[in-house]
Amino acid sequence: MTIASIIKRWASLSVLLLVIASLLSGCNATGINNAYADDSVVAPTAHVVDIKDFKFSQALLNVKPGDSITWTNLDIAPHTATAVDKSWTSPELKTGESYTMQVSADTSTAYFCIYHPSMVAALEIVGG
Ligand SMILES: [Cu+2]
Repeated sequence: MTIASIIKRWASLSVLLLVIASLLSGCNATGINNAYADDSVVAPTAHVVDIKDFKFSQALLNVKPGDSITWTNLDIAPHTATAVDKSWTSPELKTGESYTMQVSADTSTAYFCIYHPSMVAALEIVGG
């Protein structure tokens, strides 16, 4: 094998690598985000919980770190969504008012309404 033929082989290999690289970057140009194309990474979810008839619409809500939860009070009476251990709380929500919270891995999961302690619900944090 001569030096010239080795250089030729390298040259054609380089062209092949360039073609592969441009094909891969072409995928990104179509807007496919590699992080979300990976099945192990799931996009955040925006959860909605209505407060109606003195109940949270989802007694148990499955969430994952990074998700958001929005509570909206549809009752005449004011309510809150407040962690049982008081580590987080919405403000007092009057009729039609909403509060949004981001979920993290260590978010406390059991919550209730400070005005109506029989109104209880919970989050279940999965993944993350
Ligand atoms: Cu309440």
